[in-house]
Amino acid sequence: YAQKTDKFMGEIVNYDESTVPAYTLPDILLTAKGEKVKNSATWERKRRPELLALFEEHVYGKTPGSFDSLKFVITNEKADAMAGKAHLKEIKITAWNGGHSVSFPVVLFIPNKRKTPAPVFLLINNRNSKNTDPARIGKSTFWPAEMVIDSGYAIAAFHHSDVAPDRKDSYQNGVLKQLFPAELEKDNGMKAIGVWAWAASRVMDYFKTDKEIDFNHVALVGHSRGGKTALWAAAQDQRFAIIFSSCSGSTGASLARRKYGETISLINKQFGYWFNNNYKKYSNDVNSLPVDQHMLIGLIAPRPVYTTNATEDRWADPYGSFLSLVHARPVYDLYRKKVTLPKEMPALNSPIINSAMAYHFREGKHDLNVYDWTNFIRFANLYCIP
Ligand code: GTR
Repeated sequence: YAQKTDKFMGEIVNYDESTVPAYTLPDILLTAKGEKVKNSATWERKRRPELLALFEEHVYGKTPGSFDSLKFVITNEKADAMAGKAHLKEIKITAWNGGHSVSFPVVLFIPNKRKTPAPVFLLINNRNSKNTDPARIGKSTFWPAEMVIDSGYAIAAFHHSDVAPDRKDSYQNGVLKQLFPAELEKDNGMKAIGVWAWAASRVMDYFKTDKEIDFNHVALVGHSRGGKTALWAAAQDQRFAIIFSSCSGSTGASLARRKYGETISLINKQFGYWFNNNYKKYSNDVNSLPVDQHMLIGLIAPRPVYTTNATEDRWADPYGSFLSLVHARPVYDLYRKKVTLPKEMPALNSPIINSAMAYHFREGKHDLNVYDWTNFIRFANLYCIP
């Protein structure tokens, strides 16, 4: 990985730490009125809502606050799935608004060995939908359901394209066109990532109704575009108790101002339909963006958050993603959470887990794999298993 630059979509992509520009991050604890936040109460009352509004307005779009109704139907159930180890439920979630509806499926396995409600890992699946095969004929390390069940957790997933297709010419089909068509007309209206995050919250609504699920310990997991979505969903919906964001990169966990790997300009060119129209203004002017991604992590505080990167994924700027955690730390400190992050990038394959802000940089590809899940479970064990 010696190559220091690359060319993509007519732009030079920087992979050289020495040419990262000097930058000043917007101050996470300074309110719009110039007041320094000194405690969690002021953070929650003033700064948190300000930052949430800035991300809505300039990056991901505003999520509509309400809709008419929601319905859950169990479409398939098997009490002795996975050779008796798990209870399978397939749920159809239907949301109604203005006389129109959208339905999407959720697959859920609950460990039979548990006598109490199970904490659950919910994956926003942005890869092959066969990864989450309820029949377990197809198995994937992207969603290692048997391993999670053996560890005593429930595991669930929905597919992002079932609520907003992951294509620039059809992302509107589904939730946006059917339930919230007015959003498509607004420069700060939500786009695909907004919809995917909205859907994660609807699965959360379902969990609240399922007696077998420990509603207070729902872990949200996402990889890459799903990892960006997991962070945005958790920033908005504080019911998510633990957040795992794998290789989320640009407009996920990585700092935009570093201009290393994928930039705002490149992500807007390739994936403009993930973010609101206003975000396009920052393609060539990142320093005028009133937020940077450490603030998205700050919005998750004080809840445990775990982000990851991989050596063969410089596109996602591993160091910039680690720095995001470092710069979000002042918010966790307001809550006096135990954070053991080092100041500089941790060694390869050495997860920092005994910390409310967790991180690993592993060998290998841009992916979510068994190494990641193994460490996610170790981390969750610190917070979930009584
Ligand atoms: C890439 C994109 C990244 C990341 C990734 C993925 O092509 O540039 O921002 O989201 O896709 O979702 O796998």
